[in-house]
Amino acid sequence: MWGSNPPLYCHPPAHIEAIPCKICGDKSSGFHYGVSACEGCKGFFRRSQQSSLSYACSRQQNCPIDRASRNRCQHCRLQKCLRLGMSRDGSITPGCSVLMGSGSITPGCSVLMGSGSITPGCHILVGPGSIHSWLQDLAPWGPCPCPSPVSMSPMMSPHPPELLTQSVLASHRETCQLRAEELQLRRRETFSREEVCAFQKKLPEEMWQRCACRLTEAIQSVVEFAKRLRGFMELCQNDQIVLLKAGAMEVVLVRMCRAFNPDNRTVFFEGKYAGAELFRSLGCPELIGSIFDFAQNLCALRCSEGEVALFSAIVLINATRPWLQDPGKVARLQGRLEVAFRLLLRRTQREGLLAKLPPLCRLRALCSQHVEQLQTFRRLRPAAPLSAFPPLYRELFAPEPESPR
Ligand code: E3V
Repeated sequence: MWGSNPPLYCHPPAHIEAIPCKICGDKSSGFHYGVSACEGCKGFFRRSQQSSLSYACSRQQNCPIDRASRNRCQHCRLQKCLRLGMSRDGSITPGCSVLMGSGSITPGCSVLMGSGSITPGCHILVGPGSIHSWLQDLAPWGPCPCPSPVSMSPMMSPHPPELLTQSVLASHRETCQLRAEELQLRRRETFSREEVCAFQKKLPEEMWQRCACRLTEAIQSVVEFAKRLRGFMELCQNDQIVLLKAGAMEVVLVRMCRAFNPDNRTVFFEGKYAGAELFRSLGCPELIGSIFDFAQNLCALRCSEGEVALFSAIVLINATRPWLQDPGKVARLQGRLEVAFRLLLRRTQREGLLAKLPPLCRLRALCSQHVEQLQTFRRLRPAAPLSAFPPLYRELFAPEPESPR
């Protein structure tokens, strides 16, 4: 997705290796063209989009595509790439609304840019790496290609809540970076004193950049989660973007509790478990402390994966977000998710959870604290270029000020 060259601002997203290439099962090197893919399939898809060649299959157009066989049939390999949601960069459909830097929306205005930069005056990023392009990646082939039990619009279909729960859980599992069991198993792997010192000695610029990259990856997987949620892709594009801009970071914070060990107050970060002191050079101990406290409190509720999945969906599908075009449609989807959540809790005799979950204002406060700390960092370190941060991170947390022109 980042295009053909690896971005300079991100260290290799090693954790993505835990997710195999969706096309052939080889080791993934990240999200490319909207899908977790290996270098081979990324390069193949790029070439297939550049050349004017058309591929033909000499068999029945159902060749198996795995690591060993992927080079045997280009036709079937390309079909599989497309079926699983790969789409070329810049396939942006005009006519969408644009979010302004202030959070306001100008309907009807459409901006097409492929540079990955913020368009002057209009602060929605539509180039590679933006929320917009992450969403657009599936657009030419319609809603998410993952198997759906019915062909009707999920919003309209009379699905029992159990099916909704199932599909939300599946979406969560498919997109949650590391599996809960793996995170649990690795709890004993903590950073050594020396490793912690090495992190603390890093320049704030480097540490901010690393954390921004990790957060961006986590947000990208929340975008994937959203795209797989029943009903989300049926919302208009403006509302998809509004919900993601407002809620993606909140969902990241909710998901983070899966990677938190309350016994020793450590969180999984770059391969091992780390205490809050590891993040010292960021220069925002209060923010890190609040994130750890939040995770500690959420962990104490001992949520199942199903509960985390449904709570994440409810955080995201929130009809009260400002600037929604069709809040009614969002409210109907939200209502169905809430019914499914309540039913799950009743079935598992966990009704008490509802009152204990963190209120949405708590999540909102954490997100504002993060944006404020980023502003403080930029004020204190004016030499640190914003361009060192991934475009998606900048789009969400560092909107360009209104241009003076
Ligand atoms: C939660 C966290 C993580 C974790 C991806 C290396 C390897 C992560 C980031 C913790 C930030 C912060 C994290 C944290 C994962 C989760 C990794 C950013 C998996 C800012 C593994 C790198 C990657 C790779 C703050 C708030 C300081 C689903 N999954 N990940 N942690 O670190 O991003 O060796 O595999 O839950 F506190």
